[in-house]
Formats: sequence, structure tokens, C-alpha cells
Amino acid sequence: MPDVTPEHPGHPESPLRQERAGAVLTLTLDRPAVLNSFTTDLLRALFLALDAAAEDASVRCVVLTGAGRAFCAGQDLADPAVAPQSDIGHLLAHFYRPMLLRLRSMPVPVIAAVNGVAAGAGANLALACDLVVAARSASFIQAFSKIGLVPDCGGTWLLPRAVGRAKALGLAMLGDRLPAQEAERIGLIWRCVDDAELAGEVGALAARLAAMPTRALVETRRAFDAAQQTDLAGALDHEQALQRELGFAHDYQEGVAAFMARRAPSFSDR
Ligand code: T3D
Repeated sequence: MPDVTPEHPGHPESPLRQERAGAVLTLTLDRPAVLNSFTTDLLRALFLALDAAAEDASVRCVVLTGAGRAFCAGQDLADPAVAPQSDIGHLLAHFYRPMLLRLRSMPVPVIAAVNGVAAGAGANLALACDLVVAARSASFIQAFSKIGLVPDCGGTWLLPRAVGRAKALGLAMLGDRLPAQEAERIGLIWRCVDDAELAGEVGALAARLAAMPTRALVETRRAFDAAQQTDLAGALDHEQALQRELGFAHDYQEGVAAFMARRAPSFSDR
């Protein structure tokens, strides 16, 4: 990660809040006055928090959400890091790229709880998570074209894979607001729920995922991503190799034993 010294995620003035409930870690982007837009400090805090969670075997699910009325409005356009004539490529290389790759390779499932508008890099941060649950009042905006940029934070990779080229280009070129309900309808997100139900729905989903065989869930994400780059035979090879590995692991033995004994399984692999 970068060469600046931002706030540590545990610091009281950190732009990122962390809360634990059992095996579930919730990370809250916490700059509500500017719709939780990203500064380099926030990007770094998020990277560090994800990295720490990846190393902590007691974390079995991560939830990302935003404080106040927004999820995240993307890059803070008032940040000196993006002043006109500054090297935006440097910002992407040193802050967005490591954060996004860290997120996408987490050894546990990650849920985006989209509580309000998710714009620009904020939208693509949400879409890079494993499951996206959005409040009915939330929306997704590929805001980049409005300021003369292309989708970043993985958007060029994520969007066409999620909804196909036609929808992806429409969303990215026009930059229109996509309501959460429509995002669910076109398969861009997992679920849209009533605003009052978001916290409960996400809490229940996170607890459920945390009790599941983590390693199998994460290998499923990896296999889906890898299958984008291969043909059917390649995907079959990958499935075979994964099942061979997982078949020798604890969670498979436990899953089968629990099924045979008609009891709840206790999964522990990560
Ligand atoms: O150079 C680079 O940018 C490289 C990096 C690229 C990655 C990106 O993410 S590019 C895309 C950056 N994001 C945007 O372009 C979105 C900008 N924001 C908006 O379009 C709107 O704020 C929203 C559609 C997201 C929400 O609209 P609305 O009407 O609900 O809220 P608002 O009144 O516009 O915003 C509330 C406050 O947040 C306001 O401040 P104020 O007037 O109360 O003092 C507004 O300036 C501030 N705010 C919102 N988004 C940003 C922001 N401040 C800085 N950066 C923002 N992105």
C-alpha cells in the first residue's frame, strides 16, 4: 500500500468504523457529511481493516456499509489527490487497486449493505462484494462519465460480467441513477429490501454465512472468477481439483457426518 501515513482503522478519528458481533465484522465508511466519499486515508483504512480481518481466523464474514444516508459517493472530488493535473493513475495504482484486490480475495464472504446512494467507485466497491443487499431507497450510479472518466474500482470488469455488455454500457455511458429495485431485477445485486429491514436482513445473512463452510464459499467465488477466463473443459478441471482438495478437508467430513447424524454441522475451515 501507499507511502503516506493515514489514520489506523482503530484510531478514534479514523474515517472507518469497525464493530464485531460474534464472527461477523462490520466495517462502516464514516464520512457522512460528504456521503462517505473516499479520501486516501479512508482507502488505506479500508485496506488495513480488510487485511487484518483476512489474518484473523475468528472473523468468518465481513459486512461493508456506510454511515448516514449514503453508502459511498466514490472518490472525494475535493481531495487534493485528485486536483486537476494530478496523476489519477497514481491514486488508482496505490490506493484503489490494492484495496479492491484485497477485498476480492478475502478468505471469508463479504456482504455489501447498501444503505443509500452508491456512486462512482462507491458503486463498484459494493458490486465487488460477494452478496449485495440494498435498501429500497438506495441507488447505484456509474458517475464517472459525468466527470470525463471511465468506470474504475473494477467497474469495467464487474459490470459487463454482471449484467451483460448492453446494460453495462448503458449504465456506464449515461451515468443514470439505477434504483435498488431495478438493480435487483436486472441481476446486478442479490436483494433489495425495505429500508427498515436492511440491518436485520444483513445481520441474519451474515450470521448464516459465518456458520457455513467458509473455505467452500470462498473457493466458489474464486472458481466463478476463474471460469470467466477459461472454456468448459478448463472449468471442469478446476472443479475437479477443488473438490479433490475440499474432499480431504475437515468441513466436508463434518458436513457429511452431521447430515448422517441428523445434527447441525460445526464448520471451522477457513
Ligand atoms: O479523479 C478521480 O475522481 C479519480 C477517481 C475516480 C473514482 C470515482 O469514484 S469518480 C466518481 C466520483 N463521484 C462522483 O462523481 C459522485 C459525486 N456526487 C454526486 O453526484 C451526488 O452527490 C450524489 C448523486 C452521489 C448524491 O446526490 P445528493 O443530491 O443526494 O447529495 P449532494 O447534495 O450532491 O451531496 C451531499 C454532500 O456530499 C454535498 O456537500 P455539501 O454541499 O452538503 O457541503 C456534496 O458536495 C458532498 N459530496 C457528494 N459526493 C461527493 C461529495 N463531496 C466530495 N466528493 C464527492 N464524490
